[in-house]
Amino acid sequence: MMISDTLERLKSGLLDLDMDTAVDAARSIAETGDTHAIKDAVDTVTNALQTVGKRFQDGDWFLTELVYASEISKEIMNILSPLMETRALESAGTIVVGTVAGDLHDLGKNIFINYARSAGFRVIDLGVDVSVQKFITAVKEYKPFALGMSCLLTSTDKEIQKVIQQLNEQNIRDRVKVIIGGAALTEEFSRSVGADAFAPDAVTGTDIVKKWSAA
Ligand code: B1M
Repeated sequence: MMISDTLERLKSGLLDLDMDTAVDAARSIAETGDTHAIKDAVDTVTNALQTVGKRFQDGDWFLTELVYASEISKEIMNILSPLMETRALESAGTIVVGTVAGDLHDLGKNIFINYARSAGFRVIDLGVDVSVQKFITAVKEYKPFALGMSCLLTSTDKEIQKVIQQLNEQNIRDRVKVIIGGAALTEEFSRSVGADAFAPDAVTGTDIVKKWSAA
């Protein structure tokens, strides 16, 4: 069977809320060991979740479906993630990453972390619903060259500004570059809160931190 057919099964499995089909397709892709196919599969999940979000927003789907679609996505990512992580011999530097307070979305954050790790970065994952204080403590403790924040809800985007404000107040803003990403954010928002970069997707985000670490 062609990879494109398997990707199609992955997508329809997710959008038809058919766990078995989705998991089976993800395993078939994983078995190929082909990094391009694995990246295409991750992109397929990302795009399908946009459709899920639209169905939810339009009232065609309810919270139960939203939750189940994300369960399926987690299963798929559990299968694909180990293949995205190739251990680099030397660490390219440390990054601290988390999803902001009040926000429990972590699929996108985890994809960014996978790509960053496979690029050789040591990533400290603070998880979801991370308070301002926890971000600040982690910056002091791990001394990362970059701090990454993910935010999917417009109701929680103010948290990013709070973290940057605290970095300023504690005189440690110049120690870290701040990169932000997630469906609720834009380039314009990023500039307005004084972040160093906005990443529209995980691959771009990884390219940005690679540039920073090489500078
Ligand atoms: Co929620 N949700 N959700 N949800 N959910 C959204 C975000 C929403 C846009 C759906 C919609 O209505 N259209 C909407 C937010 C509206 C808004 O704020 N404007 C929404 C809502 C309303 C909610 C609840 C409030 C629903 C409710 O309870 N009534 C609730 C909030 C819970 C909370 O956080 N407190 C909620 C809950 C959930 C689930 C738990 C069911 C589940 C999350 C499961 C999980 O993450 N473990 C979920 C899901 C799955 C979604 C959608 C459908 C998909 C999100 C996703 O994972 N996308 C989403 C719709 C959408 O985004 N259009 C939606 C795939 C992921 C790979 O993309 O995270 O954008 P994304 O990441 C991308 C890039 O943005 C980037 O890289 C990734 C890959 O390229 N990126 C970074 C992300 N972070 C980065 C960080 C970086 C760099 C790049 O550097 C640090």
